[in-house]
Amino acid sequence: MEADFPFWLRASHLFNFVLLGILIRSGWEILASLPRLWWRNDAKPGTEWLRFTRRKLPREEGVYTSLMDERSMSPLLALPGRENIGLGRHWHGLGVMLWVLNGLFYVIMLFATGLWTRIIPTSWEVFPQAWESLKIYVGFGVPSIEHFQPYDALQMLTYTGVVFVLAPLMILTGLAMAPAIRSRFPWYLKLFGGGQVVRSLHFICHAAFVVFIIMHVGLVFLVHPEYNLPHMMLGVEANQPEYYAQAFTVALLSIVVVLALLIGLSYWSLANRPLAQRFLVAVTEPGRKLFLNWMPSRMSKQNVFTEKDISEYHWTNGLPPTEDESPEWLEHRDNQWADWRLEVGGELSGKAIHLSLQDLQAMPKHEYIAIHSCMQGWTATSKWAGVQLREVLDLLGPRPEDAKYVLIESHGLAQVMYDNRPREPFYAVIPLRDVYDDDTMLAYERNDRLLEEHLGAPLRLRVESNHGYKMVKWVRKIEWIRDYAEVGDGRGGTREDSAMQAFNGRI
Ligand SMILES: Nc1nc2c(c(=O)[nH]1)N[C@H]1C(S)=C(S)[C@@H](COP(=O)(O)O)O[C@H]1N2
Ligand SMILES: [Mo]
Repeated sequence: MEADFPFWLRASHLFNFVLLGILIRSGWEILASLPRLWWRNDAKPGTEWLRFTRRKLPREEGVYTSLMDERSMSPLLALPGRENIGLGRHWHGLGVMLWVLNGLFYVIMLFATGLWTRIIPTSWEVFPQAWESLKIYVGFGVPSIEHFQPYDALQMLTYTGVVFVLAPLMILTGLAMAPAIRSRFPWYLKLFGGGQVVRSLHFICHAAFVVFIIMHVGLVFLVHPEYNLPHMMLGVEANQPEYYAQAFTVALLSIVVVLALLIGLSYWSLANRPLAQRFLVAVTEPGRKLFLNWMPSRMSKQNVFTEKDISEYHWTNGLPPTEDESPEWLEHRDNQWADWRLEVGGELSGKAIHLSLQDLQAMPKHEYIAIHSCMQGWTATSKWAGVQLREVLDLLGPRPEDAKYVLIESHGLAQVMYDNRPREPFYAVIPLRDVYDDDTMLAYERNDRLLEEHLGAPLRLRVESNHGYKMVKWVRKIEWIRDYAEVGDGRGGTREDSAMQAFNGRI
């Protein structure tokens, strides 16, 4: 007879343990970057249902940024810890790709080998039986050994719930958090009730996972361990207590080694963050190519979000330029933008044109209602209006042959530089597929009014399939470039340079 715990089962189970560790720990890093949870989709200060910070949020818009709200977690707990949302997200991305693959392998093998009959109940009897087991556990007892065949009814129900309900829920809510999916299938996000509902559900499912893992590991050591451990850990037949000491050691050692590995990943990432970024981006890029990159935004084509969805409150990241940062921006502002000009073009185009706000307003107006997704987790729904980016670039004539990207520069400075050098101008680089996306635009209006100062006046970028960090505010200049390697630190944007985020704003 085939062993009850064949090698493939034990291997994928161990791998699953490592991957869940990566997912949970990097998930904490992501949560720590905005340690609050809401049901309201504008994430309005004071309406949180749960928060992990004592900091009080100002009710006023545009005086506080989400970056200021980020909390630093110990590398012992979070992956990688110490306010590294960019790297945390990359780890989450790698973790989820491997976890889904491993999960598929496990489920396929479960059905291929017939072992599914052990964890999926096939009779209603399982409910009264599970109830009996539960009563015994609640009284701090342990069901007798005959109940475990190899699992008892309560175990079967729990495993079925975790594998076929909880894990899929995690995946479905996780998918709804990718801005590419949100902008391509806006109805999918709407189905759940919006960005904060999805984020809160993801958190609650994660909490269920954490409780499950603690009980699962605890019970393995408490419920007939001399009978079960050799069976599970060594794959030998049931009831061979002579293997108990060996099995116990293997179980304990695996847990210690996995925990050490998980914590090691944090310190490895922190030791050389640019290297960790390069590595993680490279290994996750194939997954993004396969699933996310080809999705253009459909926000303007499907009117899924309506005036009713427009947020009462809009969070901010990045505050308007100050007198020392950009005296010229302040001067233009005080002058109602009368002399402000957008610079279009540069070296590669061999020319530059200058557009006033009126010039831009005279061009075809593009308008839609969309959800803004900041990578830190807040969302806001607004009606944006402006000019498609490609329309503006077309004024320069045909795209120069070797132009592969568009560089967007701001009047404002980066909020922080990762190595604490003086703050440099904020910029982002957009690849061709996003430049030619219908919904990529330079917006000058929000909710039918000229842009507010803190939201990017007089002009800001909107790239709906990307996270907020690509959407440069207070735009000063746009130009075609060959490659982003020569700009800034060469990673394709201020946030990529300073926060180790991905050039690909879809994750
Ligand atoms: N110039 C500039 N643009 C910026 C930023 C910034 O710090 N400076 N922050 C980005 C980030 S991370 C986000 S989420 C959005 C926030 O847009 P909002 O302030 O309009 O909500 O702006 C993006 N554009
Ligand atoms: Mo952001």
